[in-house]
Amino acid sequence: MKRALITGITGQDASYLSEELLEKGYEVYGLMRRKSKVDYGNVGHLIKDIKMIYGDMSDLVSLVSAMKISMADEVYNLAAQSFVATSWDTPVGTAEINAIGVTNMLEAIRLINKECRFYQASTSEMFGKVQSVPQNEDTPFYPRSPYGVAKLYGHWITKNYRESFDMYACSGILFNHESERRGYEFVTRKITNAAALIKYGKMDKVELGNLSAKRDWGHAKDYVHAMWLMLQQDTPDDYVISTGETREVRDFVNIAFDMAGMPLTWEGSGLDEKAYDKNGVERVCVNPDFFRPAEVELLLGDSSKAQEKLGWKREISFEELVRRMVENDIEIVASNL
Ligand code: NAP
Ligand code: G4F
Repeated sequence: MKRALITGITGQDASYLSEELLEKGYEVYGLMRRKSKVDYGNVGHLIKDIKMIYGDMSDLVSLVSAMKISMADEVYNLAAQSFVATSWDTPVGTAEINAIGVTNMLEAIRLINKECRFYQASTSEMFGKVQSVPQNEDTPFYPRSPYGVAKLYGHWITKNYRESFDMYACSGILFNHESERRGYEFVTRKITNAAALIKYGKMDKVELGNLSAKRDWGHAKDYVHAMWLMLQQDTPDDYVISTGETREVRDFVNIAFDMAGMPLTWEGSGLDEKAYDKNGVERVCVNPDFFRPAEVELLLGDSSKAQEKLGWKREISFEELVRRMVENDIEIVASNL
């Protein structure tokens, strides 16, 4: 039986990865932070199957201890301050978790079991102000947020430990992936939750930031499978994981509201852009508070290498992703009426 340690166990990705690894017969250990009120987040339904270890990415001792307890064959480092917007409010904390935290995890592995395989959750945010379109493993990085800068450190230190210590350490450069378990602050969930609340009269309108930003959105379930594949190869390497399709935030709004049975009509532009329902009621507007100090305008990934070398492919289409998120939020709102 293989043993896996997943950091960030309460998060979106860890929940899908745990399900996949448990199905494959792994013994799964999860690293979680202590909170004033116990909250297992997205893995509440798996609590009998996952062995929980308290720890923090900024606390090396806790990671050494987690390695000793789990004696993991594979570590998936998914823990992060993962919300880009907040990284301008907490730039130092973000770096401690997303950058130094990676070195802490790599050191814990090196000290306890150097043969353990390591997955680092790198991100398309590292491409930031993109230097070419589409982005692949050879595209130069240009991060645009404290989050992106910290993740770039994590990416390079992973590569450095691979080359310095001959460790099996990989980075997955994953483009945006969403799901029914996505945090409510991310734009996709904010939109699908708003569509559900508006449908049931629980909200009047949703305020958004940059509607023209373009993202390459996939479903988290497909993306965690790529993480596992990366750790099953003969040699460690880094891979881009993406759908190869990009859409504006505005497109996501249109499709989600359509699916919720509320088609929208748009008027105006810039900060005055608004969307109305069929009765002429304003449902979407722009609030400059949601704009970022520096924006990533366009992400579009080329995952050819992962498709060829890992045999990875995306199973869940964009339309299916939005449909699942909308239906899930409608169900949640309806059940709380
Ligand atoms: P998520 O839902 O926000 O989960 C992040 C997890 O990290 C949570 O369990 C959180 O715990 C934990 N965490 C935060 N700070 C920690 C600390 N100091 N010590 C230990 N744990 C800590 O994120 P996700 O969407 O699943 O993403 C997983 C990883 O992939 C992240 O590293 C993210 O940056 C990266 N990534 C995500 C995407 C995407 O589109 N989803 C794309 C590329 C890369 P709490 O519950 O205690 O907050
Ligand atoms: O949903 P977002 O907050 O995700 P973002 O910034 O792309 O980051 C996510 O994907 C990264 C991979 O590229 C991950 F590394 C990261 O951890 C996270 O999972 O914002 C998407 C876009 C941005 O351009 C943002 O400016 O939507 C735009 N946006 C427009 N209005 C908004 C809003 N974003 C949020 N969160 N809220 C708005 O009201």
